[in-house]
This record gives sequence, structure tokens and C-alpha cells, in this order.
Amino acid sequence: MFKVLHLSDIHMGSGYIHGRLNPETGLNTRFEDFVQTLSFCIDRAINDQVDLVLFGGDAFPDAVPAPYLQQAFAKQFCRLSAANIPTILLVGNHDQHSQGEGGASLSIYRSLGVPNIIVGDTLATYRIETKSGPLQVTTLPWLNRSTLMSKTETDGMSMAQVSEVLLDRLRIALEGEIRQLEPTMPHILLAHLMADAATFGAEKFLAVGKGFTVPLNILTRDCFNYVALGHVHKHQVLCENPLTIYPGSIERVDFSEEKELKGFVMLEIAPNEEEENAIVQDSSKSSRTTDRQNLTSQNLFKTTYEFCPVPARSFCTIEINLCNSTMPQDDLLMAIHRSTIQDVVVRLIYHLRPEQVELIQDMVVRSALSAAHSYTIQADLVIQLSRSRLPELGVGATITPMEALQAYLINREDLRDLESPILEAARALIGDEQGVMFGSSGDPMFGINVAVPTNRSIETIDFSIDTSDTADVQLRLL
Ligand SMILES: [Mn+2]
Repeated sequence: MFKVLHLSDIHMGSGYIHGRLNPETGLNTRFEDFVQTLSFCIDRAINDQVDLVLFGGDAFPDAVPAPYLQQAFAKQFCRLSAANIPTILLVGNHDQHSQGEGGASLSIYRSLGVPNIIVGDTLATYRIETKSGPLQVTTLPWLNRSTLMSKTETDGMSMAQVSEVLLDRLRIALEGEIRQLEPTMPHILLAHLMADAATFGAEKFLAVGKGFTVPLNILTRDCFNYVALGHVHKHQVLCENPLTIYPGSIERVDFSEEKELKGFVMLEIAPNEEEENAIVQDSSKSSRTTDRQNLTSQNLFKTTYEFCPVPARSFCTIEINLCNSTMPQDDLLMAIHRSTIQDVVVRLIYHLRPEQVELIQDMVVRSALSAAHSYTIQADLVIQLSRSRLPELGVGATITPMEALQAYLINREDLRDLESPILEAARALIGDEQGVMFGSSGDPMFGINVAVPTNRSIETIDFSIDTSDTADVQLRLL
């Protein structure tokens, strides 16, 4: 039986904004968190005496990590090397360097010839001698267009066409690796990629601009006993047969990972006893050779897994809308006290109206958050840029200019004192216009009877304007 530990997406050196300076070490506390969590994984590998450790890629935020990051990473993985645990470090997109011949932040381990460490920076298959026997691992690092195609080849092709050709080449290259496999040995595919579990159409090919999306069916071949993935930070099982798993990242890089459980995957690949028995029975007959040829490593071995959570730093968002609160500070403090914030990275978001701002004392809020590992406060002012529409002025309502003005004035308390003069001026204006329109064309006069609320009482004002159809233009304003 083989025991394999699979972890991925360490990103050591990320998310410092959520940490603080440790005065004792002079280092960012988030760096220390990442080292501690990685150390937790390595401890488990050593204590459980696993046969193999697979790292799915993305060691650092970029391919040129600061020396202290390189050193911290190396210290942990060299413990595996010293414990004679074979380890494969796969190259992810964050590890690749595009200058010159390429290379990666992890290539140094090969250059130095660190025992028991293999750097997976090309598509290749390794036979690894473990204490439980040999097994095979195919490494598939992050692919970009230039890995499989030259510039002249892609000239004049659409993104969809490029992706199609790339996938075809990947399929062929992987097939080449698969054909070299020894079927009696367990076989693992270790890949850093964005897998696409859905059936894909041309729209999916367009994703190549952001990355290279690989359809799951290219990976889930029955020759594999396990497909170990890296790149996606959320732990997920994409396929049961063969088991295809993203262990996810080991520490939260930002708040997008707040709700995700962090950890690694522990695998057991054991001989499939049912199949073994079948072979023994068959071997008494003459058909043994034929049956053995038909067997794939998938039915010779059985893979089981366990997701092992790690003590990653918790993140917590506290969001509260205080717009309708009469005591916004009390409500805000209550929301903080209801949350577990001890040693947690906290993001406090509250919404309030501009006139409530002075009701919040920043120092009191900060003091309430002091138990957090770190915190940010985001106060969102809710400003009503426009008044709500008046129902009287809604679409579809047939209304005259005077009615519209009246409805508007009723809703503007601040203009109450000016209501009468405004209305009178409006009447005069409209009257003038009507007079010009009708008067100049020689149309007959019309009269309007208007009831106008003035100073909260309603009085009727009579005035006369030229009219041709009294019924149609009679206004009754309430
Ligand atoms: Mn990645």
C-alpha cells in the first residue's frame, strides 16, 4: 500500500495586507502563518511516513521570491528530503519565469541536485522508487501557448482555433506518456491547470486569454489511479473514478477564500484484492497473458483519500446596514460582539447615511476589534442621489403641465411658502403661451377652472384663457 500526501498552492509571501509586523521577528505575521501551515503539512508527511509527497504548484506569488521566502520554503521541503521521502514540486503559473529560456523559482532544487526532490517543469513521466515499491508520476506543469505552439503557428488564428490546436497537442503529448506506462504499477497524474468539468464549446476556448482551460475528460483516463491537481484554491473533488482532486490552497490569500476549508489530501493506493483474486483464478486457466494485458492500473489498485484540514488563519467579514438604525454605534458594536474575532482577520463593513457619521466613534469601534489578528473598517455612505419618483408623475399618467407642477410642489415641503407665487407664475407663463398659440391663430377663447391648494387650504381660482374645447382642458387640481 502506498501513502501519498498531496498539497498545493502554497503562495508563500502572499496576503501581507492581512497581517502585521511581528516586533519580535521583524516579519509579517501572515508570512509566519504560511510557514506554520506548511510545516504542519510536512510534519504530517514525516510522522505518517508517507511514500511520496506531491506539491501541485504555485509556491510563491511570483517566480522571483525574496531570499527569505525561498529559504523558508526550502527549509520545509528539505525536511522531506532528509527523511528520504520522495517529493515532486510541480511548476505552477506563479512559478514560471518568462525571461530567456524560461525556468522557474523551483528549478534551483534540480540544479543543486537535492536528493529525493523532482522538479516538474515539463510534461514527463517519472518512475519513483518508494519504500512501498515503485510508482509512476506524470507531471504536467502550467501550460501556456508558447509551450506547445510557436508564434508563427498561431499567426492569423482566432483564440478558439489556438485553443483547439493546443488541446489536441496536449491530448497527443499525454497519450505519448500514457503509452510508456507500466500497467502493473500505480500511476498518478500531477497537473497544474484549470480543469473544465463541463462539456465545452467554442465559448470555453475563449477562456484561453485568461488561462488555459483543460476539459476534464483529457485527464480522467482509466490508466490513472489518481489525478492530483493544483491551481484552484478551493478544495474540490472533480471525479471519483479516477479520483481527481484539487486539495486547494493551504492558507487564505484573501477574503474570497473566507468560507473555504483549507487542507491537504492524504491518499492510500492499495492493491485491489478483488482483481488480484481474479488474476489468481484466471492464472490457473490458460488466458492469463491476455487478461493481464487488458488490465489497467486502475483496476489493479484502489485509491481512497481523506481531506485533512490544516489550522489556517480564519477570515471573517462582518457586514451590517445601519441606515435605519437609531443607535448605529450600539448596533455596530453588537454585530462585532456577536462574531468570533479572536486572532481572526476581520473585515468590518457597515453602511450608514451621511448624517449618522458623527454617531460612530472610530476609537470605540477599533477598540472593539482589538482582539482580531488584523482588521479593516469600511464605512459605506449611503447617499440618496435622487428622490424617489412621484407616483403621480409615473409613466403612462396623462397629466398637464400644471398638474405636474402641482404634484411636484406637494412633495416639496421646502417650497411650500413659494407654492402660490410659483403656481401663479406658471399660470401666467402657460397663459401667455396659450394666448400666443391660440390667440395668434384666431382660435376661440377657453376657460380653465383650477382648484389650487394654497397654505394647506384649498381655494378655487378662476381664470380665463382662450379655449376651443372646454371639456378637454378643464383642470381639476387636488
Ligand atoms: Mn496557479
